[in-house]
Amino acid sequence: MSTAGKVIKCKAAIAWEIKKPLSLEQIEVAPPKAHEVRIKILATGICRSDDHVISGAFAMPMPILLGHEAAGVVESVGEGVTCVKPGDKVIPLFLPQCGKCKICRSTRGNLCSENDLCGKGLMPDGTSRFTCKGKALHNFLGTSTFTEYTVVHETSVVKIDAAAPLEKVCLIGCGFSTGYGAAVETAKVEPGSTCAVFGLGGVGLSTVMGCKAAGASRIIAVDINKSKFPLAKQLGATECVNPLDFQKPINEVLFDLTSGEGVDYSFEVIGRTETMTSALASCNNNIGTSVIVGVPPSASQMNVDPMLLFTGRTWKGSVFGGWKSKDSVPKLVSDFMGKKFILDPLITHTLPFDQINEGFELLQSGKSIRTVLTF
Ligand code: COD
Ligand code: ZN
Ligand code: ZN
Repeated sequence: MSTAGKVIKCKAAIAWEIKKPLSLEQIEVAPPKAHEVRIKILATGICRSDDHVISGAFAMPMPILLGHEAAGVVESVGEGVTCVKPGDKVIPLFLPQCGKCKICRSTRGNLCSENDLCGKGLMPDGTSRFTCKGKALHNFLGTSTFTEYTVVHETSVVKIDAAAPLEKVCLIGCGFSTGYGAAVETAKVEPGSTCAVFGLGGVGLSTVMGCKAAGASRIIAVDINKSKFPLAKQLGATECVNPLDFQKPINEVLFDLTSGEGVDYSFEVIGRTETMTSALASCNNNIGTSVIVGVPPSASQMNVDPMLLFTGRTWKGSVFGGWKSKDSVPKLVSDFMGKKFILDPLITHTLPFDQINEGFELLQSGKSIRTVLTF
């Protein structure tokens, strides 16, 4: 029996308040309005940003339906939707591509002005499609994937290859693309160059893969947890450095390792202001580029010696790897299908959706790189 046009009752994991485990409940998901798409979620990763909302570090309105790194199948579409149809395999896009704003019209940049990174938590028309016990739930980054069904705006979803394994390509919805794109799209790492990647979580390891794919000849992986080194090497790191093994600052260590020249490209994939400055200071003083990938703590400030920039270094940030989401996600899925990169090593755990809180515990204890929940 078709569910199109009807309210769907289904299971979802709700954050009612911060610092509490998610609560598995039955919710009601309204049908998609005009230019909206209802998706049956089949796989979703747990990303650090979801955890940042639960911990309170990333302030969002409560109650909220988290999750933003997923893949699924279109259940039904609202009036006027032409980009997808029921049955299509899709990836929700936490960074939309409206095609109309200044950035979408430009060949440069990817931060579509329709994004909800500041956390309104509602559909573009200012309403919610989710209710639980009579209360409206906020959505997260226009996606909300910790649910059997979600509704997104048509600018926040894209069709992918029908043969793609959803329990793997869901990572292209956030973590993989964020790290990989920082190297190949934002920095545009050149063949033969020297790179340093600070932080070897799932995103940093994806940056290592991006540096390798771009043809970097040296990839220096930096982390204070040496248990991350074997996988970093497997994915392309040529050297691994633990700042805790040295008395001097890590930027000086990296200058020593590069005959006093500094690296060509450095990436901060931790989210700490101190390591952002260290990464900047680690790259060549004239032609080095440093990219901030880690999300800084809300309201943090930096105190930086302007000489670091005066001599010519470039300092930039990268959201979702610099990719224009609708244009790039299907291509990244095709590249995965064409074996241009692998995702398996990043997926350390696969759990049924009901065990979502165990997935968060694995992330919080540093035991997982990525947990994928299946429905
Ligand atoms: N020096 C070196 N390494 C360190 C240090 C330090 N001082 N402190 C921590 N580390 C290491 C940790 O040991 C760990 O291995 C790594 O840094 C961080 O890894 P994780 O597992 O905590 O994080 P990731 O890889 O899952 O993601 C981290 C980001 C910081 C990039 C996170 O903020 C993120 O997911 N950003 C995505 C950016 C974005 O666009 N967000 C919007 C939607 S998600
Ligand atoms: Zn736009
Ligand atoms: Zn994410």
